[in-house]
Amino acid sequence: MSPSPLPLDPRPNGALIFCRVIDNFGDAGVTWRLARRFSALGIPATLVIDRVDVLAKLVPELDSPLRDFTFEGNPVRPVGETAEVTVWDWETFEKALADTDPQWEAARLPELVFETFGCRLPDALEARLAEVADNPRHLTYNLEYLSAETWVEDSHNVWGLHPRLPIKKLWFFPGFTDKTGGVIIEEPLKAEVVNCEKTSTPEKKQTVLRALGLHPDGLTFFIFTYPENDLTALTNHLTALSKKHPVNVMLAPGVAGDTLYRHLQSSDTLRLRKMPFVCQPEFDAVLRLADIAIIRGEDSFVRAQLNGKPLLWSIYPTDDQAHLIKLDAWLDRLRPLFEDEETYLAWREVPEAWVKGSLTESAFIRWCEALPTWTTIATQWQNELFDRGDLVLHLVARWQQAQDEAQ
Ligand code: TRH
Repeated sequence: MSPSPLPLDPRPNGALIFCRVIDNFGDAGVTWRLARRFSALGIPATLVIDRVDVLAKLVPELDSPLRDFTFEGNPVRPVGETAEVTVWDWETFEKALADTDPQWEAARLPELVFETFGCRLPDALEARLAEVADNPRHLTYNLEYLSAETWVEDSHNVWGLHPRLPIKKLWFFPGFTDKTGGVIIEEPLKAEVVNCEKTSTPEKKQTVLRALGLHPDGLTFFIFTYPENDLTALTNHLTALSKKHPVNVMLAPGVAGDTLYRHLQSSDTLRLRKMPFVCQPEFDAVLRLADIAIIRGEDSFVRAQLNGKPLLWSIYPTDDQAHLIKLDAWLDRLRPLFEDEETYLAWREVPEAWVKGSLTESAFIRWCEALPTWTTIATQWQNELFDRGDLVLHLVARWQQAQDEAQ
């Protein structure tokens, strides 16, 4: 798929995105980012989510005991952003559909509909989609989880049929190659990254680190990980590293962050900072402050890459161990960036061992000391992702292609 910027003409009249939260923040985080991105492109976005309370953690404007009355079906404009997103609680939205709520009736059915992560669309909505099945301006996407695995390329951009109704859904896979949909890249992001490189002098960074109570010249980690990861080993390794180099640790809120804080607070060699839960644009800013990101899930994993950070990916663990295959596939994707096998193996050994719970102190310290090499690789990878283009522009381009095919 073409990575070149696309004129948004013709443009769909709106995007209706459905999300069911399985756990944690990833489902809400990805769909919220998707909705924000559509909105920023001038395509009105509506997010229907079954856990507005989870979304409210990312969008403090929703965090009100009155949110069901004040936000249902109303646009939300997050502080500091120009674009609005309309948020509905899933159940209320379904009721509104069933009762032919005038609010919904008055609205047109948006031309883009997203079933995300196999969440299954409401029956009443599918019935509406069946009515417009012959109209090429309406396109329903089945947007899947991100994976670097090779099979994704064959399953991407493939139509699936509905078991009962005459509707088709287009399977769309985010990914890391030109034969997938790419990842969400906001327009200002690249400018911010480049700008930050230009304007963020070491002195400015030192000032921010000092303001956070951190060592101005410390090797700075940002850690957002799962309680299942080997936090004892991480504590020991960070402590050992801090005896050789000044080390800062910024901890994301949550169970793992609290545990690490308890373990690390007695260390007199490293500086520790518990971070608050910040909004998505600020999350990028926090990542940019770090030298090494230990991140998790899908969205924070992508953000660390887009911000050019060397990372240890605490991939979301699954019982069938499929996460090890996914991790392997991502590590494989970066192989071409390394000049020789030895350096590549030295790099991949540590992220692999981290997830498997077999990371040793010496390997961790060696890896951290090779940081300039990993930062160069991370920057090259960041540029490759930028060059491949934005998932949302690719989604719009696919819709535009459907318009051309229909003529
Ligand atoms: O929270 P996650 O672990 O979420 C998920 C879910 O568990 C999901 O079911 C699973 O399939 C998926 O991982 C792989 O991690 P993730 O994806 O990184 O989501 C976190 C979101 O929270 C992301 O959008 C960034 C955001 N965030 C902030 O905006 N501010 C913050 O301060 C923090 C810590 C996170």
